[in-house]
Amino acid sequence: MASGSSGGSERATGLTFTEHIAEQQHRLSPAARGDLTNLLLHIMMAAKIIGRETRKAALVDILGLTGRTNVQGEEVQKLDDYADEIMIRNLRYTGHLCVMASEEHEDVIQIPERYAIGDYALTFDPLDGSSNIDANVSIGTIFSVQRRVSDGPSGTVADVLQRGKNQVCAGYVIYGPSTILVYTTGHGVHGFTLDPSVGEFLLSHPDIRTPEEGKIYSVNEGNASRWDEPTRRLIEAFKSEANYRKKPYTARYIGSLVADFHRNLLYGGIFLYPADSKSPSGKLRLLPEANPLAFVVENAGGLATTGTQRILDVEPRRLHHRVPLIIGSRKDVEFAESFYQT
Ligand code: AFP
Repeated sequence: MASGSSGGSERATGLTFTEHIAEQQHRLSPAARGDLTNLLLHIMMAAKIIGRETRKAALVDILGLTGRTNVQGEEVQKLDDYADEIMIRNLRYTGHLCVMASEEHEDVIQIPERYAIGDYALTFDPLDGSSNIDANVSIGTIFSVQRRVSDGPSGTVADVLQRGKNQVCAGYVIYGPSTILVYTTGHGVHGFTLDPSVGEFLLSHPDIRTPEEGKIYSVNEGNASRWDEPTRRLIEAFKSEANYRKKPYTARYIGSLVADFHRNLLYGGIFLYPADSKSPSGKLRLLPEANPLAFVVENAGGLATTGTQRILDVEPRRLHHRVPLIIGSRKDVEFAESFYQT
């Protein structure tokens, strides 16, 4: 790790994810029943299974397309289906959720009647960056937890259609050279690396603080001809000396949001998926992608904006609401925002 503040001697403390969240609960909410803690343990379990399958995918020939499209009109990969199913199966019976929403489903996913209903709603992208699967590029699962707001015997779409600032927990798991889980409950951002020899996530990145400014800009420049004028001028500024650092930035773009985000979180930098003439509202989804990463980055000292509005303040209008996303180091995001103010 280069410049993020969580590194060096603080790394590899040996504390397991399970111990860490139990300790956090004891320290921050001693009277809590442990529902959120338990929910996180189930998410961790699902992530372990998805991680295992992504690793052996090529071997068991489950790579490749299913040949159909999801509600976003995108091709669905077999592993997307698998990850989606694992998340649902491992979380619906926990008794902690009232409803779920997945990027892969048009409507919310109800908890079957035979299981207890809980106080939380979960939104997730089961396998983000999945178009990269066949090239063995890092992919990930993103999750966001909201407190239930509906009454009645089961949860409703209102439980997930909440502003990002109401999130009680958010995070992601990257399936890369190692499997890394990063989460926040609003009290620091903590990263854990899966030790396959014991099957445990060990605290490797305690209290991550993202650098105030970075050297990296991450954007799909193949879309440049569709960008509006502020975006064009902004990216030119990052590529030249016409930015507040007076030095050109380095370009890094994987096309797998979790991987691009995680790298910039640790090294410092800015990721942008702006609106363009093909996607006038942006491409990325507010609920399963922008909100959880915005919650993580803000808790690590960074910022996330649409260009004109803080991501966590955006009122979701529908489950698959899309937003322009500009996210990363505080000074870089503030610099970007200045281009959209006029
Ligand atoms: P896939 O899950 O279809 O690969 O989409 C990935 C994604 O939602 C996000 O992870 C990337 O940042 C973004 O799309 C990449 O989009 P472009 O390919 O248009 O750059």
